[in-house]
Amino acid sequence: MTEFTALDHQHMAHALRLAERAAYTARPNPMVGCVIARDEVVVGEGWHQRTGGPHAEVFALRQAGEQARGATAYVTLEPCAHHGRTPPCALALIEAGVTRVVAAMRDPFPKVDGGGFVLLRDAGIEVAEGLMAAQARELNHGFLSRIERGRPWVRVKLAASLDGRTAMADGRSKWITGAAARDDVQYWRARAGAILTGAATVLADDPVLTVRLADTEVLPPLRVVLDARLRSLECARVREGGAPTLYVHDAAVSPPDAADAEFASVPSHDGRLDLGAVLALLAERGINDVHTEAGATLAGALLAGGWVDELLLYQAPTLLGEHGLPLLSGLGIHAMEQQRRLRVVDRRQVGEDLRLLLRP
Ligand code: AOF
Ligand code: ZN
Repeated sequence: MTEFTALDHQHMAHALRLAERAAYTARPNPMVGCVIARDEVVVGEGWHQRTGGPHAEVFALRQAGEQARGATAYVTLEPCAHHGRTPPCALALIEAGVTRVVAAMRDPFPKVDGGGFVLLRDAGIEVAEGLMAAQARELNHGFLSRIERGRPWVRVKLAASLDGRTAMADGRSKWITGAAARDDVQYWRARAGAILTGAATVLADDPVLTVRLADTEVLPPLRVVLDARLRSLECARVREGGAPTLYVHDAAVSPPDAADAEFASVPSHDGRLDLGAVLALLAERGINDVHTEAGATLAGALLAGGWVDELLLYQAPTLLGEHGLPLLSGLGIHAMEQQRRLRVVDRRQVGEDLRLLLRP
């Protein structure tokens, strides 16, 4: 086990913060940050801004120039070893004369997967891995999920009253949570490669599901509507607003000729689309993170199927009463022993509402 100093931690924490700057633009690539330092002095910093563009190391090396010679490079992900859209970063570090590389984690991407470390070590560079690995994994949980599990990281956003109701019996739900909570959701949407919803929600709310953030560059997330029989097409707002839309439907239904949306089919069972197949399809399309905003049925089915990685719950200090609709349905819980206990990983106040982030 490598020993890391306080200074190592400081530079890696800095690199992680740099990586985070591309939270809305890097996908489908991971967020990566790089700091080049000579002891406490930072001589270069960089982050991977967008897929197809230079990697984090390239920006940092450009800034460091000759000062990179004999310096240490801190990277949040193993430097790449492959000729992809850009030449390998491991070679760029070697050429620049860096003498030590500290990486937070190995890159599981099959074309790299340890190969970057091998190139560096073969060139006589000291390589240390695993510094702040938990933070680095958390930063790219979506990318890692797609590469390692073949499916995106799935978050389900829910908004409920104090008594756990999401809407009135007639389906009306505007507004339960406050403006601050609704603004907060925009940032979660912006981080995701796809925003997932169901036909029932489209029919009930006619939502747009775009990201509206002023003065912030965001790669528009793909809107994904699960609609087995394509019964929600009359609601057009989900196809407007400048973001792409994908309808996932049953193979038995033939999609219309539409220029403003894409269509894909997956197998279904008893009229319910196979959620595992939906997620595999999204991973194939390079989706790292799925942000779900749907009704009780789809949210419940995702949870019951074990597909949910994270619940984002906004709870408003209001009572909707016993005629309101429940948060989730179809969980099939009948006995105390079957309760689904979750871990609270973050809790905070957003305006008047309570925001909880929970993981199974
Ligand atoms: C690095 N530094 O800053 C990033 C890396 O799309 P390409 O061809 O540029 O390559 C993307 C792959 O490279 C990506 O899947 C991931 O494995 C790695 N990303 N590597 O050394 C970086 N962004
Ligand atoms: Zn690279």
